[in-house]
Amino acid sequence: PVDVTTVQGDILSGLLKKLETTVFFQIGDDVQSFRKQLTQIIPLITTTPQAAERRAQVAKNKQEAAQQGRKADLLPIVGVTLAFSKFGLTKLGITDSTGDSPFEQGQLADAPSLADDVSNWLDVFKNGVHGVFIIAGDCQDNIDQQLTQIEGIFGVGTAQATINEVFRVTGNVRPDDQKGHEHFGFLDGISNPAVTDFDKTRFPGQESVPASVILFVEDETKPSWTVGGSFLAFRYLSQLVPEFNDFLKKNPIVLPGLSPEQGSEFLGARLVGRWKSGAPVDLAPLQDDPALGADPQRNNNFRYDIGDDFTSQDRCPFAAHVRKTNPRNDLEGMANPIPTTPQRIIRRGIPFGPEVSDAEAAQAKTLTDRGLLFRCYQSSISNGFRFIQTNWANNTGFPFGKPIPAPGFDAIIGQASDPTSRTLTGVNPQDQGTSLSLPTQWVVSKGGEYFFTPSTVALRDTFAL
Ligand code: N7H
Repeated sequence: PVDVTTVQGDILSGLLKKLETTVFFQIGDDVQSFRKQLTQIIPLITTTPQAAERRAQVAKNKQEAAQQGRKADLLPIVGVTLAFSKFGLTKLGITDSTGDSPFEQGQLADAPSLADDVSNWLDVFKNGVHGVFIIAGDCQDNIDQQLTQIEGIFGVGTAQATINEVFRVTGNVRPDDQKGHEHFGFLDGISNPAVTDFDKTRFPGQESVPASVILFVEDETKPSWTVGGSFLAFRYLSQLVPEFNDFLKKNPIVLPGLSPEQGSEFLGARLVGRWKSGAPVDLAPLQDDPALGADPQRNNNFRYDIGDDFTSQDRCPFAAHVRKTNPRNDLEGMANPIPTTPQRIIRRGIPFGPEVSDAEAAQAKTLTDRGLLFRCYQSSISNGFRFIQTNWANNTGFPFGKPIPAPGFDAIIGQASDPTSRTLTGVNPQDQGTSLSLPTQWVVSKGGEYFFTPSTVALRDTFAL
């Protein structure tokens, strides 16, 4: 078993955050000094027990305040994650292979397979990022303080600086009742797998995966410094929110008894597979059920089976985002069942950018960049993020074994070489054969990178000097 006290806290526990600043850097020529300074960075990195402890403290603090009928004091929070790309490992002289080809090549080389249009990519991701610091916190001041300390250790701002910051982006939890919702308005962060031996309790319907799906474990075919580490797939995903809303408005699902507004809301729910409240359409097929959406005892407890029948999309379209990206029991209902455990990932993203302005809503046009700083952890990019994006979301034939040949694209993240060519079926439950054409992609990849998130032991023994 892996010693979780050495595993970075973002992977298994998740770092509490209202804001999060992600800093991409390149390592300068003085690699020796960088490696020495890394020794001073290691104590600043948040480990799994520290992240879990902070979570417990904040929960207790909230509970006590609620019992006493007062507002909870704000506890200062700051957490640090550090990860390196293959370019970074090479720069450090760590050249043995992880065996994962997409990681070894970097995300830019993978862009054609993901069906990304590289002309949309930010330059920073085309120039070989070496590493990334992710600082999560309760306020920008605490985050900045932590960053200043880190930069001080690397001599940033002096002639001796050993790193060069190449890009910085801050994500933030959305305000008020949109807290926890991504920019299209849907509650996010509901479904992540539980990790055996680490997550002692599971919510109903939450699947569990062996630690080896998320973490590198002892394996004589892999370098020893990988143990307790995890791959981090980072994606800068812009979301065209006014354009998405305009499409919903102009294409309501037409059903007896539904107003146009309800038809538009229904269309959004059928594309995602959940209502904005988080209620899964598999459990609440006809209208939103906010109490269900908010209830962790119920909001993840579904399998896409009706009786034992996995061939229906009456309740949830086969191509709905959540069904495409985690088909649950869908493939187990086939004559030759296909396990999907290797494809499970742990998602830890955060929205970025401002709320939609009145002008943007009025013109149905994005004027300021916003979206999701997507990141997920897995022990294999090939089986995790990359598989989900290329073999599932972009693959019109997925999920397999259904009574129709082509469920179509994942309307949220599915990508085609021609972004105006995407279609899907099953959107209108009473007219499932009709194919819906999507005029554009509302999630635009501006690039990203694949990173490796080492354990603190590997950082100490292999990365630092
Ligand atoms: Fe997705 N969205 O708002 O529509 N996602 N996602 N995602 N996603 C999920 O179940 C969204 C993206 C997964 O277990 C929910 O926690 C948006 C990528 C997986 O049932 C919502 C973007 C990839 C799940 C969204 C985006 C995935 C999931 C429901 C981009 C991987 C869990 C909340 C801007 C390649 C499925 C929840 C399950 C859920 C949205 C990106 C994967 C609302 C807007 C790139 C595995």
